[in-house]
Amino acid sequence: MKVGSEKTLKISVFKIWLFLLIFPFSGLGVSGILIAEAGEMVQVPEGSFIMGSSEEDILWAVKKFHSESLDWYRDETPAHSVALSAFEIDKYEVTFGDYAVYMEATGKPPPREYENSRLNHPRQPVVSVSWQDAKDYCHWAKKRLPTEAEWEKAARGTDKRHYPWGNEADALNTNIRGKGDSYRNASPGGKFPEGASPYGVMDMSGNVWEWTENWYQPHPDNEHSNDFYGEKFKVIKGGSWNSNLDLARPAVRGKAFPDQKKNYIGFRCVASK
Ligand SMILES: [Ca+2]
Ligand SMILES: [Ca+2]
Repeated sequence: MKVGSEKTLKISVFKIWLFLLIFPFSGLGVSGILIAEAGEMVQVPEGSFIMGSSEEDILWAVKKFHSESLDWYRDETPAHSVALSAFEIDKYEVTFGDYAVYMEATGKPPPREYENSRLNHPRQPVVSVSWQDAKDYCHWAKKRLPTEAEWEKAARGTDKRHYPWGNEADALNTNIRGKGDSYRNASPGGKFPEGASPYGVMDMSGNVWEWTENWYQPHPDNEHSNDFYGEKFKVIKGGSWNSNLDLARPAVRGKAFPDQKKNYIGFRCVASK
């Protein structure tokens, strides 16, 4: 990291502490305290990982989830090695509490769900934000949106596992559709400790889908033709409270128009030196 950005980081940390000191007296103390926790980041070391799914992986998924067609999974293929530099990633999805601080600082308008949610649930993930909203927030926080590859490595590590916690399709490790996991909608971050990724990143499967930097383009050497490839959709990852366990696999490539604002799409940020 350059000296200049180190200085900026120190100033940001100072601002957060100042915020913590002041806000308990201003009626927004709870979200002030929670931002520091929600802003926690996790290190992902430099190195290669296997991104995407092999034929064997997608056959496993078809069988496991009784899917009708292998074609549903072809955009995940082939499994391929991707080398990445070290980076840090937010441990939790960005929350309404975090976003409230950002709106206060920048005058940005609230997302549609904000008025209903912020006071009761500052730890709920922020949703109904466009790709650009997410990108702007990360920029403001001196971070950036993860690439699809960074997101996927942070979620499944380097051993090709199907889920952040391992290979077992355990529906109780994540907030997906239905309330067997105790949540009908999005849950506050970190409610599923068993679902942590190998690096300790939370809610990478389920809760809310997460925006990535990338357009929905084919993986290298992907032989599946798909009219949706191109610069039309951005890749979203991880599935949500509205998805089944199949879609909560980190190799799955969700897609959304960049200006789509949905109550099941949120984001988290990354930073690198
Ligand atoms: Ca649920
Ligand atoms: Ca998520």
